[in-house]
Amino acid sequence: MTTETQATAAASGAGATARFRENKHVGGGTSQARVSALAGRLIKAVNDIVTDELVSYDEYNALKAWLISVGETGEWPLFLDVWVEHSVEEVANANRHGSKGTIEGPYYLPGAPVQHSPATLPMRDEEPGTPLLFQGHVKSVAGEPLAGAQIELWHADDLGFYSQFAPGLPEWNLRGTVIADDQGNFQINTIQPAPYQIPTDGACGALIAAAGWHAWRPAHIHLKVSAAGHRLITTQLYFEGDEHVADDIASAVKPDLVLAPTGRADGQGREVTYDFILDRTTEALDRIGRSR
Ligand code: MBD
Ligand code: FE
Repeated sequence: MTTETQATAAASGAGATARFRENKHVGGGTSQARVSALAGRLIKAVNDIVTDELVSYDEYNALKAWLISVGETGEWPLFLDVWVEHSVEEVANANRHGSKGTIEGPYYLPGAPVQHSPATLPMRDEEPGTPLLFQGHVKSVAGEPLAGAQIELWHADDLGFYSQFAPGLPEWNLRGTVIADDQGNFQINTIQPAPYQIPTDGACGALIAAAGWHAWRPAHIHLKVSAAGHRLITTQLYFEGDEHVADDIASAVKPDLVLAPTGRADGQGREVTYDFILDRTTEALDRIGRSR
């Protein structure tokens, strides 16, 4: 029988690569001048490192072999989302007034089963891990409740594995789409995820080992929160006391995103409240004359 503990870098990498191709519609939109400017700067940055660091042919060939293996193990999505996406997110969300966003990472899947709040994420009968009641309120930057806001969540299980990217897990395990009530309130029952370790048997793991880095992301819940007329936010929430909150390999932790759950009165696991504040879409801002 396959179990999630037999997950391999090549299998999750192939899955992440296939999902990226299915879900992200890339292309168009980038002018020749922009391609030339960005590709030119990237190439120059690499050449500058070679001349500054006196890079040898042995080192150049090690890089070439490693880049080839990133593709072979399907780890381009992992590599880019761990080491590059955080600065792209910072640029994209610099002008927000509402809640903080952070990176999406490689394991989002659209179309998780829809439920109305109060909801329990799809999970196995004896899903391991501490039960967590995650609740809160979705509102606009002006403080109005956003009735019927949509909260998509996905997270790893108690062993750090994501459904559809590790074998042996039910299709939508710990993935859901929850609709808030008419006051913008939501209540979601799930389990607390475990920290995530970059697979050690792929190209990214080889780089981490060769450099003597650690391979961990703190435990996290991924979210996409949206409401009509408002800008969707992609974010993650973390847990106070997790040692990797301070040194996430993906550089995606922000102080506002760290939760401090408390024990539930009934002894049934933990609970935490977090409110989301959504910016208006630029179309909505244009309609009201940018008074926000
Ligand atoms: C993850 O779960 C993740 O969120 C990121 C950003 C990279 C690798 C695995
Ligand atoms: Fe993740």
